[in-house]
Amino acid sequence: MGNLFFAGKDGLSADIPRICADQAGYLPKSCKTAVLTFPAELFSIIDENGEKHFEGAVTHFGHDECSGDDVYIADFTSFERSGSYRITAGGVTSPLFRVGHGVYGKLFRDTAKAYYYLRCGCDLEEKYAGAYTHAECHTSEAEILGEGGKVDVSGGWHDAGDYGRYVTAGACACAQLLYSYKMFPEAFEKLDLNIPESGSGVPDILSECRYELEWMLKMQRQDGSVYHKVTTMRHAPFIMPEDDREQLYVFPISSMATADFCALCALAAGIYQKYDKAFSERLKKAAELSYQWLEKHHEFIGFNNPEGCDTGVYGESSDVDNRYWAAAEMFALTGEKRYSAEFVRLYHEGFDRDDYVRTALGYSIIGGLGSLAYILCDREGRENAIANALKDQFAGEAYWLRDKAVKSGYGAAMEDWDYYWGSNMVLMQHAMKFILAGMFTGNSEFYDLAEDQLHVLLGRNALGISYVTGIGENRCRFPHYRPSEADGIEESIPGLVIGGPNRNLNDPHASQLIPQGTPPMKCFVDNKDCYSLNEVTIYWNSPVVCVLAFLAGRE
Ligand code: 9MR
Ligand code: 9MR
Ligand code: ZN
Repeated sequence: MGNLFFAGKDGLSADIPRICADQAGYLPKSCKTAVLTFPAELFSIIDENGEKHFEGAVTHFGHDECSGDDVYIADFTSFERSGSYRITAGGVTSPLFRVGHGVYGKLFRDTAKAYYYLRCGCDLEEKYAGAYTHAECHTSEAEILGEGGKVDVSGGWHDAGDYGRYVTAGACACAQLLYSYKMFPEAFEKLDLNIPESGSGVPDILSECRYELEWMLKMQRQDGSVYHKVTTMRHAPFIMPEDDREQLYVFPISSMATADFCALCALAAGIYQKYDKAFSERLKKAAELSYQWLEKHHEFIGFNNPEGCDTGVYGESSDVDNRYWAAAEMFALTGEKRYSAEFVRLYHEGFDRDDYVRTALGYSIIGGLGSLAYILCDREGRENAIANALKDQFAGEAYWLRDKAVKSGYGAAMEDWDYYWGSNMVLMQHAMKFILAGMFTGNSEFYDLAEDQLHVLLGRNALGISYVTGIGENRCRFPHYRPSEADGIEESIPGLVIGGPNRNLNDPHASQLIPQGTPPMKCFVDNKDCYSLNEVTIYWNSPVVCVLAFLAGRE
């Protein structure tokens, strides 16, 4: 099953001549380039009727390391006329794309709406879900492993192609969405997601996040610690969520889950104050309780699956970054000195030589969100020298990423080793870092670089494929997402961000289908069985939502 877009025995070679363009399109005033994988002198831009609107010279970029290709560039930055077009050169034609204001509007709505489709514990009604309805799922009480007893932990979003719900992954995704709102509120004011809460006066993105938060609050124990995950013992087969009726289990607490929970609830408490005081107060109380637990328990409590369990682990080897984030958000929420003191202590002593932890945006290493909280808060007592040093660190990293992008024929700020499981998350977190660096330095070159990473995601890549379902003629159609297979509907739910190329080929189908030695950027097939390539997750969508929220203000 599935299309093979990559090099392989099937004759659908990755090395066919291609013109790779962003299949969502380009903003009129932005830099616009497409990449050719073959030599040509001239390229043309034609409309849907074949009429020519622009002609330009192709330039030779040279060897592109991550794809192994010799590539050529078609630059049409000066072409600003709105419309739908294709690029042609040497008898090859690109997929359709648009130039114009609002070319990312649908993409923004779709990637944000994806969370509604991932809701667990409620039925998805036709009014909101169109053809993608399903009945209420996973509402039975979960058995508490190791403690005995049962608890209601219904709600929240399914993590991914599987039906698990994991606290650290959820906290990362939800926090990135909340930060998107916090940094670019205007982008969300008019974003109508057509969800049950639409029209309530609360921005839809916040209602969607609340759906996750209400679940997460149920994952907290009375002593403030937080269960790591709720899943069945083994992954379900490819069935609809309401047909997955195996016993649910709540797994033991971890200090990462507790700290991430604390940070997320504190962040959310600040944001929801304006809309719902009682909810904000609940969040604050929950965050305080978890923080107290963290203060009493300095030891690292990691997570491993118990025997017989094969659902996601989300293990980590340190919780210092999670605690750093928690302290920052507690300080941002309350302004209390003891939280900033702990943040500053961890800033100095927490990471030894591992500087990168302070800018990492999750899901596992998440110190960057702590830094962001500290930078963005204007509380008295914040140490400006530290805030400035953190801004500099984001900027420094962006310069380093820029050097990667310059070396890439596709403009991707990625090196060989960046292409691991979920590489599109890496790519789009790099875009987020460019945006942050642009905000902190005022250097707008970083904003162009952020846009460039989006172009890579949407088709200006070695396989010319759009890694977001529903977008583009040459798009992913077979995500490792259980309902996509089980619902019997041909087209997948739109707006799901696919994991992407993964040179480590971590699943049996990928390693069988993709020859050893395939260049990293081509280690991808659009095949539903390849979960280490084309699964979807809540924390792969959130960086894309963030970048699109930023771009909504750029149009
Ligand atoms: O569907 C599962 C996916 O969400 C996970 O990322 C992946 C790795 O944990 O596992 C998938 O489930 C597979 C299971 O582990 C083994 N049997 C086949 C399942 C996929 O069809
Ligand atoms: O996204 C995770 C990736 O970074 C890991 O390498 C991989 C294996 O541990 O797990 C991924 O997370 C999966 C999770 O364990 C279960 N739900 C689906 C997630 C995406 O594949
Ligand atoms: Zn469910």
